[in-house]
Amino acid sequence: MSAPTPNWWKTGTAYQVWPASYKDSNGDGIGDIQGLISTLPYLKKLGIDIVWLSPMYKSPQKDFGYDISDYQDVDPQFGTLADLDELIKKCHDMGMKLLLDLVINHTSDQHKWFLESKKDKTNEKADWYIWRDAKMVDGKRHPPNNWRSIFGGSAWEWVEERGQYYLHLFVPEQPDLNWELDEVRQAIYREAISFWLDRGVDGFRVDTCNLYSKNTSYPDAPIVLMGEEYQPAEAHFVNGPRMHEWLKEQREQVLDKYGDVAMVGELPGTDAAEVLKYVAAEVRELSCVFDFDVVSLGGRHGAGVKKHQVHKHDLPSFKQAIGKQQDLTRGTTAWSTAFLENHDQARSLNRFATADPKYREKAAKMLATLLGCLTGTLFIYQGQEIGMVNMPDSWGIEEIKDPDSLNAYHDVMHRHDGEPLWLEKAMAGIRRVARDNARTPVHWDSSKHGGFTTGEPWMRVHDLYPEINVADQEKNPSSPLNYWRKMIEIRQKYAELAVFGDFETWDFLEPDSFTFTKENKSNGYEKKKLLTFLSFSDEVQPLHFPPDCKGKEMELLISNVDEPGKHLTPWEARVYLVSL
Ligand code: TEU
Ligand code: CA
Repeated sequence: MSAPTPNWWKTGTAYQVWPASYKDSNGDGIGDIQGLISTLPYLKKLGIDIVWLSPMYKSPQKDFGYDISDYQDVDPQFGTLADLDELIKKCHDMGMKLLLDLVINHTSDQHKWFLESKKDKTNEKADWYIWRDAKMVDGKRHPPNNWRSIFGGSAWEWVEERGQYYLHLFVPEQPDLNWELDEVRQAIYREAISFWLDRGVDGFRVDTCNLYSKNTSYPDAPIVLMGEEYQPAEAHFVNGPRMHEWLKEQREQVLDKYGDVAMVGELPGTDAAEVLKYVAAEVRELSCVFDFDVVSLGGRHGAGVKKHQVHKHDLPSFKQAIGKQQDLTRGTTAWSTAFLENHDQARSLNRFATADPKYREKAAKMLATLLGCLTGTLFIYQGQEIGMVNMPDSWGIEEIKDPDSLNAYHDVMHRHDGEPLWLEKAMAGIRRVARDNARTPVHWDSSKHGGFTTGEPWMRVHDLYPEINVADQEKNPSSPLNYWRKMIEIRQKYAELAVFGDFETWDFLEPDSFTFTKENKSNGYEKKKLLTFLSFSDEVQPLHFPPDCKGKEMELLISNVDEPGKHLTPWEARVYLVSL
């Protein structure tokens, strides 16, 4: 007896493309859609079923495409609408699905809606964004409240023309849309969603999809950053009162017309119970979510934490965060995702394992083993499959492009009067967690600029491209790339356990190794378990055997060493199929 066919977005393996740094086809130094099209056979061979393309819409690129000035067009730097149509068709011809990024909490300040809205208080779109009067104190103009933007500074920007402030939770060039208005929601559904579903895309990764509904009384946030003017106000804009109503409306009025549309939501700053309210199948809101506990380890996500305030976590905290993500959906109708990287995060090798050249490749395979065995839709980020690492320590602030990091750096500079030791700390933090770490161009081969472009790359290519690149790894059977291929195959073959199984950690408090099992008491797998051993250490570690697996028949499915022995060598990984 096998289960009813699960939704396509549950079993599929997804790959995220951040277009500017993926592959350049025309030598202008910027990745583009034709570049992506040229690599579809590569993705297919890797075992990818779903491509998630980060924003390629028309945009002034103040937040690298997450500031959209026209939902219905492609930015010329990435190509044309015809290129996008070709991408949709080629993905489908090859049996792959395509997700676009849906960025509808805000638009660009260059979007025609905003250009009209900002003119005065009476135009047709006057209320399409969130406008408030200044607060006057001692005759001086101040923002309406003390909210801090997620990227630092005030969340309000003054517009002289209109004589009011508008709200922007991200950079000032990203004004927040006023979701409270019916006609705004209808315009979004029409232009940002239906337009693309009509052209054939299969779903969306939904940007910050728990921020649309704000506390409309816009109260001041409590002071937690002493001595600072602007305070984290997440409590007033994350998971606001009308979120569920709107997501349901979107599903019923729009998505349902198109069948099983995947909506992979980003839910920062949300605890497990709250997450379920968005993804339980019966609520019919999101298909699945990205939970951020793992990637936020060592910091206080979204609560005004500065880059240099993120510290190295210990392995039990990592296991706890993975366990939360794994248990989220257990015994429920809900679904989640497994991922360690995206365009907003540092590289997983640096963050969760080691980038030491001695162990780098082995550790990349170890992390691939972990991800390959986790419940949820698996998302791989460009370059992760070859073990790309963070920007080199020798790079300074001049290589940083991202406003998030630049603001953080300038904030420290300003607050501490340019004190060099503070600046060093700020830079160390940026090297550790900056988004730019994931945004350096992908290394396709060992030729100049890593084969990313024949022109001048828009962003500096990592110095290590001669050592870490796709072409060399293709040729080497024991490369991270070839390991990923094998791991994805195993994940598919044993999907009942790897993709759908129940997760159990056996050595929670061990600081150097991670032992977990996956089991599924149905579909003929009652007497089988996947048993995974992972080392997170430079030293040899003993194996921790779960009691019920001891002395049982074990078949080795995959390992990053040729002949696994009695102990775990540094950064070793192995997966056994145990017959109970
Ligand atoms: O990110 C939303 C988000 O929660 C970010 O604050 C994230 O935590 C931060 O980037 C970490 O430094 C999404 C997009 O993924 C991001 O690239 C955009 O900048 C942001 O929305 C605004 O659209
Ligand atoms: Ca290009």
